[in-house]
Amino acid sequence: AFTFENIVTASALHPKPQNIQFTYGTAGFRMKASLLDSIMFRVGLIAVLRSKKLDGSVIGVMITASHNPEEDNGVKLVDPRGEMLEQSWEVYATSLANAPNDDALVETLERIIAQNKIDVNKPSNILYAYDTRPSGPALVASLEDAIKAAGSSYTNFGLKTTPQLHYGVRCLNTQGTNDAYGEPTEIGYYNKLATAFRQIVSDKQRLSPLYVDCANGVGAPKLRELIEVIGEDIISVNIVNDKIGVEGALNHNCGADYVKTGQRLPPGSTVTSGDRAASFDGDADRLVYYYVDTDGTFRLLDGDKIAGLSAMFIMDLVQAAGVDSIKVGVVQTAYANGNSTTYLTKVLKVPVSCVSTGVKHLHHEAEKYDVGVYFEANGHGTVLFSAEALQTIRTAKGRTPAQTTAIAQLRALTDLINQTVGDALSDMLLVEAILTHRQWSLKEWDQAYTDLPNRLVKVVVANRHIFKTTNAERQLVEPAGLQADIDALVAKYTSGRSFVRASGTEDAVRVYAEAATRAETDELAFRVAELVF
Ligand code: NG1
Ligand code: ZN
Repeated sequence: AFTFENIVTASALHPKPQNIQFTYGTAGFRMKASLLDSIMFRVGLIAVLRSKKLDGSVIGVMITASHNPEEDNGVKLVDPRGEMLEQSWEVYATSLANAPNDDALVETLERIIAQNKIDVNKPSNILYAYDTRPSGPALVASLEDAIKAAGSSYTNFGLKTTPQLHYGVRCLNTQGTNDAYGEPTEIGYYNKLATAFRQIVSDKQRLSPLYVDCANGVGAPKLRELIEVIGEDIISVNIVNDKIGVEGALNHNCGADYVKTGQRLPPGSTVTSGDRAASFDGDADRLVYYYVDTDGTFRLLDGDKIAGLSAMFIMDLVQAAGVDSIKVGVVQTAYANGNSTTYLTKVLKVPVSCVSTGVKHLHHEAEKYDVGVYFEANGHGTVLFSAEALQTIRTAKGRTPAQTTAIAQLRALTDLINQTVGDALSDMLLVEAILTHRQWSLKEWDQAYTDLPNRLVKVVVANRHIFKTTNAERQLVEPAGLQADIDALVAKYTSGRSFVRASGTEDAVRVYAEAATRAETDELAFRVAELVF
């Protein structure tokens, strides 16, 4: 049963460190793992209340710090449909995390219960998972302490990628309904992706092996398992950076964030001209592709490129299937390369919206389209099909053999693409499926448009909270006058664009710049950074 006595007794083992202010941000709580003990306990309590509020629906808890260093960790909550926690509850999570002592903890719980009219005697169910970080097991124990003290049911989903946990939550909550998402097991996840992939590439000539850098994280064993289920006769990968047992290796000099930020190969990479390569991040929810050109230049195919490729392919399929009522849209953030936006709007002629950083913003905007393609430039994203679009695709009847084939392929795509959240495994299969269809090399994919040279700089400032933005973070409203200074600088550069915003995950301000040439870009980024500092 749920009693405050039990909770207070258990909480004594998980005191909040003094003098720290916690915030549930775009990535949940994320920091040095050594500071997370009380957070884990309290997140457990929030998860239980959220589940009770939603009549016992399964709430997910993922323990990961994604692409951040190995000594960090973090935790985020997953809502019943596999989506990010509803925003109003982020505020509750923050208040509970900051309650200085047991009295305040109980008061905060009581307030949340009263405000949401929660019946604490209702059932609650939690599904949790963790990545490969060494700090994981201790944090899991703190989480379990809370869930047990609150008398809740729970399931340990074990070592998983972040998107697998999102998948599991959605499956459990939709089981036995018309809206069933799949079998709520890891093998159910692999089978769903594998069946869809095999169908889409059947009768097509397979591609050369793909090098996949798994950031020495959970993506390595999971990709290996997935490939086994699909069959090595259908897809072949060379898994690199799979050292999940080696201390300090996670995300170190490898992974999607390293490759995207540095726009270079991971050191020691054997990828050479003609090879196809990709990188995941530490929890396998980001994906970037890259290759080395014949002249030795490194070429990155980031989230923007994946969005362009996916939108193009889906639009073609929709047309070929004769279901033109289905409208495709793309959602980006201000970090999208200017030339990607031009390509989408001018060449593909697809509507594009720009929203604030953070997956929840992209996800919600993408839900407004029949088919909403959303990707952050860093490689996090997916494609959402609306209920009506799914219905149309499921019931469509082809009038020609070509239409029938296209409809079947669209149907398979809806299974191949993880509808809950960006998923490196699923996204990789999507890209591989499209490239197999077109029999394209990475270079051919890359021909769609050429990225403007761009630079992302991190500036550590005294107080990043004074930087306030508007217009999907593209303009500063505070500090007063700074935006006008940035605009004046930008005007001096051909195809110049630059914006400044406070990071939601690090104690720093990010400066983004792009311009016609590499030299101009670097100079613009540097000069804007100087204005900020
Ligand atoms: P912040 O630190 O708020 O810029 C970063 C990424 C986001 C998103 C979050 C969550 C960039 C520029 N920012 O956010 O896109 O992925 O982390 O992990 O890549
Ligand atoms: Zn991640």
